[in-house]
Amino acid sequence: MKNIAIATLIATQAHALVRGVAPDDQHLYEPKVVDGVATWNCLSDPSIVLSFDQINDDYCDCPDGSDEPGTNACSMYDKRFYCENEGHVPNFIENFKLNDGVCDYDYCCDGSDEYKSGACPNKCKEIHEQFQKYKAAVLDDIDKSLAIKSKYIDKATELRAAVEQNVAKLEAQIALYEQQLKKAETSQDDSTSTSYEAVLQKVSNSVNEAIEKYEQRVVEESERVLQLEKLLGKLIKGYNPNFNDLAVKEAVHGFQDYVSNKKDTEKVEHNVHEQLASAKTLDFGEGVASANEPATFGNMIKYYFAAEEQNSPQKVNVASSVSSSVEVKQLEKELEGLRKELGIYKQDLEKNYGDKDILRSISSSWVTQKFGEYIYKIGLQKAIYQDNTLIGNFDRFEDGKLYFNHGRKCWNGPNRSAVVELFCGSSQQLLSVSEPEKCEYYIQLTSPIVCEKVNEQDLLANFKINYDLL
Ligand code: MAN
Repeated sequence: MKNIAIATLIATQAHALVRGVAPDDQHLYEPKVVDGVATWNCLSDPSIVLSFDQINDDYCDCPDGSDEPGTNACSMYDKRFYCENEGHVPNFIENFKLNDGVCDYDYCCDGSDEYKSGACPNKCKEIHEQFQKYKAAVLDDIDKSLAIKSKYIDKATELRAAVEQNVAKLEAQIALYEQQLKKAETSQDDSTSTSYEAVLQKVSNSVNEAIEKYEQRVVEESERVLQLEKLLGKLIKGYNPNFNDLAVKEAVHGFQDYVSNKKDTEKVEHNVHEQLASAKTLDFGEGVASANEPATFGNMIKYYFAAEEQNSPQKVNVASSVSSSVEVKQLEKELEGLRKELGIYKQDLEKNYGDKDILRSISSSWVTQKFGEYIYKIGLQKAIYQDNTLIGNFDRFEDGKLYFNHGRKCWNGPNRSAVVELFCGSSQQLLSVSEPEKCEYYIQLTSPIVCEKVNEQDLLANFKINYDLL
């Protein structure tokens, strides 16, 4: 009974005292009292039983090193020592750094990592004050940056909406044009405009040509006849009837006959010209042509179309067929332009502009800053120049980075190119430029567009102690 009481006391004390173990894990180090002796089992292999005082005895007994949470005896097992850091934030330090003579205040502001020598006084109060100042400054900065970012998001939303509006407008316009085109195509089909028009034009051209040639010949023939009539007229008047020349007499009598039977030449010529002129006109007149009407060119066409019309239920309308063909061509041309424009807008909507399309808001932003020996001009969605040398044109945004390529060719090397990485900051500023490979640049920029809310963990991870102030 007495032994059990002592063991319980040991166990309670031991539990409170296990060095290097976080409060949440202390229960893993509760002793088991066996036959009045406080024992403990390795965590990874409970079949290995140690006496409780083998914990933190500077000798590694367990295969997982769990018996040495507060020493560096099992540091080959990648163990972490718990620093309480009262007054600041508890933390862990790798066990191999324990008692190495270095005050690792970044982890253990209370100096507990050097507990053996006690050479590191507790600096948690001072460090915590530094942290509080840092935190206030960062949060203030982030708040400002986030306010700017929110304006950028609004702008990006507006810009996207404008593109979407253009898409909707163009789609509506295209639908309308497509309807009109369908209508025009139907009316073109109805009137079989292309074939009638072509036939008409072809026939008209060749017939006109033939008529003109014929007219020309008629004129020439008339002139020749006139000349002959004049000659024979002279012969009739001037021949000597006393010469008994039979051939002359026969010619004179024949011509006298010809003259007395001759029709009114002018009238005939007039009629011929009239006929030819009317043949050339495309006067279709009213009503259906019949094969019995005079064989004018107009009647021929009229007859042709009348026959066509009988074969097809639609009305043949040469004038409308010509105009619908022009309209179809015009509509097709306009549709092509509209579709091209729509394609550009649609492609733009599919482009990666980052979360909430935020890169749209800085598409016209340029950062001009000297870095090293050059002045860099960086157009986040356009191009990058190193002085006047083109480093690259904007290509894409991928995995949070901006890619620029097809820059000016490097002597004995590739075309220049760059990758730009953005870091949170209240404005767009050049942080650094490096050239990991010849003419391949890596550029760091700050911008509010990548800022996010930060939590305590982020703040602690990024906080750097100012050792000069300790
Ligand atoms: C210029 C700059 C450099 C680059 C060399 C390559 O000096 O563009 O960044 O490395 O050309 O010849």
